[in-house]
Amino acid sequence: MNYIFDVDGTLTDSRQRIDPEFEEFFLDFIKKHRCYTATGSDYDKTLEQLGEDICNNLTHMFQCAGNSVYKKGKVVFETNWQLPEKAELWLLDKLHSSAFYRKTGRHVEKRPGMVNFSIVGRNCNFEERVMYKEWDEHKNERNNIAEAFMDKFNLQADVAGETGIDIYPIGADKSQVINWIELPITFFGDKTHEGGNDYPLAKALENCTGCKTVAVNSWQDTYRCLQSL
Ligand code: M1P
Repeated sequence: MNYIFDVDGTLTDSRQRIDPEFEEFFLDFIKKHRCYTATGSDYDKTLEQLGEDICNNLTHMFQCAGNSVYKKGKVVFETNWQLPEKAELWLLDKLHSSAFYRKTGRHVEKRPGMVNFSIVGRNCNFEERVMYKEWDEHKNERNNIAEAFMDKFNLQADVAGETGIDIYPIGADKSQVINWIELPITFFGDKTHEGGNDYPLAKALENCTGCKTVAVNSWQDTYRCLQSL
């Protein structure tokens, strides 16, 4: 069996370092099985969260939804796509019209092959993150923006992590990582529902014999599932 893990909300709290006890367990697990990570985030952030030991023992790390692929700290594949100017201006307009009280900067983060858009901004601190998460749960802001964006542009927008939306060309989402991995695959993710950035991969695995998606709601949930395997 091959295993794919989302990172934020699945192996760690969003943007946080992995829990030390789980780190020890997970390192041992990935040394015994062929394991991969698939995240919307870039390599530097994932390295900060998982540490070198884990990163160097994963078979591949799929960053930026598989648009940037790493093996033992080195890029082995990268796509090059730029967000059209019209789409960026549309996002900035949404940013300015959002009634959320705090905008912290770095709202459109350009990454290899994709863009992460965030109303609160990637510079937010923990308190601002929590406030935005609650606001979004109340207002359904990210879902509404993602849907309106896809109605307007021939691009894909998926709700990702706690504060952002991952944007890429249609199909350049996490589902592309299965081209790199032998079947069967078990995938752990926290955003596997429709509209979430784990959904395209979960959907693609529905058609593979022996493949399975485990929908989790925290790293503690993932830890429990792996212990019971
Ligand atoms: O992997 C999806 C996203 O997860 C986190 O999002 P947030 O900070 O909004 O919780 C970040 O790692 C983000 O970069 C990533 O796209």
